[in-house]
Order: sequence, then C-alpha cells, then structure tokens
Amino acid sequence: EEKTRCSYEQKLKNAQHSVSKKLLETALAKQSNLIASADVTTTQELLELAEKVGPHIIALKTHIDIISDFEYEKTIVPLKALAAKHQFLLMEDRKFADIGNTQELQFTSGVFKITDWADFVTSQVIGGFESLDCFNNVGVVAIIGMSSKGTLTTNDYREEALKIALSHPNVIGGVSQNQLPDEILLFTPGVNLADSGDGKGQQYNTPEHVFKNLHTDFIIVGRGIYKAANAEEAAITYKNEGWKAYVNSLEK
Ligand code: BMP
Repeated sequence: EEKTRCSYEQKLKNAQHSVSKKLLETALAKQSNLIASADVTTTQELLELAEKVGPHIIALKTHIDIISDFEYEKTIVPLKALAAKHQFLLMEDRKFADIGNTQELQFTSGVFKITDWADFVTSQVIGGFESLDCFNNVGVVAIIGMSSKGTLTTNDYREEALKIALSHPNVIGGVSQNQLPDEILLFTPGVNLADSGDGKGQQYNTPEHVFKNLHTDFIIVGRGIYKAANAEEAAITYKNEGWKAYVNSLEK
C-alpha cells in the first residue's frame, strides 16, 4: 500500500531551519501553498503584482536581475514593506552556479545585494557542498531537477544533487519534478491550469498532478498569474486549487 504524504504539520514539527518553519507556518495560516513567480521587468509591475497577490501567497519569487529600472531604494524597500504587510517571504531565484567565493560575491555585492533582503534563494549544487556555505543567513532551495524539455538533470544527477541538498545545513528544499524525501521541502515550478507548454521548452503540469504524484509542498506559478487579465483572481484560483490538491493528497 502506498504511503500517504507528510502533512505540513508533520513537516513543521521536524523542521530545523527558521525559513522552513516560517514557510510552513505561513502555509498553514493562509491555507496556501502558492508561490507566485514575478517574472515582470519593471519595478512598478513588480510592486503592483506583489500588492495584488500578496494576501494569497506564501512567497513571491523574483528574478531581480530582469528588473530594468532596479534601484535598491525604489524596488527593494517597498517590496520588503509589502512582504511584511501581506506576510509573504521573498525568494530570489538566482540559481547560483559557481565556486563558493564567486557565489558569495554575487550574493552580497553588486547592485542587488541579495543577502540584505531575500529570505531564501535558489542555487544549483553543481559547485559542490562547500559552494553552499556562503548562504548561511538565508535558506537555500537546491535545483535538483528542472522542468524544461531536454534538461540534463538525469536520474544520476538528481541522486547526487540530492545527497548534497540533504547533507547541507543551509538547504531547506529542492526544486524538482520528482518526489523528494520527507526531510526536505519540495518546490515545483512548471504549473499551469491552461497550458501544457510555452513553445520555449517549458513543460506544465496541473496542481492536482504535482500534489498527488510528486507530493510537492509548494507550487510555483508565473505566467498563469502575472499574465492573467486579473492577477489577483488568478492567484486565488491557484491558491484554492493548490490547497484542495494538497488536502486530497493527504487521503489515500
Ligand atoms: P512560468 O509559470 O511562467 O512558466 O514560470 C516558471 C518560473 O519558475 C520561472 O521563473 C522559471 O525561471 C522557474 N523555474 C522553472 O520554470 N523550472 C525549473 O525547473 C526551475 C525554475 O526555477
């Protein structure tokens, strides 16, 4: 008999990292497992989206380097205020992929100063265990498997990547299209209710699929929300679909 998935309450009881705890507490408080991906290119669009979807999400995922008019004071200060107002975390999807020293510079320096505002970041683990040591003031979500067609994250790669993720104290979770062990939080992008792909390699699944088959913890939705005619309505739909799919996946 197939075992049922681990609940957020069980995961919270076992959580070691402050960011894992915060995410799980927020999920339970908001009855949401939704992370909105804010892949917009201006500060105004970013802040407007955060204001609209903020009450319905547990985290806002950014690609801060695509904001064409980025200014720390103009972009990050109000974004942090919205995160506090609506109680969501900031996830910078930087996908670090270098040696530890370079990642440390990319994390702390330049114009973005990610270390000053992100609650957690994504990182490849291609640079090995020690490359993740620099992220000791945030949580790290390790890229285990990608959603795009033809990705090189094969079974063997994912197995080795997972060993690093499970053993590193900075790692709170993994991005993957496959089930992960209960000790780690699973973040799944490539979720869309209307489309099966984007013509650029992205492959989509439904919330139902990823909760039932992957036992994911959190869904990441980009275009399904920010491209919708009404982003707030779309966020509510994904929030409700995601929560329903989570509750259903608890029952066997
Ligand atoms: P969309 O829902 O619009 O396809 O956006 C998905 C988001 O998740 C993008 O920001 C992308 O960078 C990210 N992502 C992904 O799609 N697949 C992965 O395997 C890892 C990602 O971070």
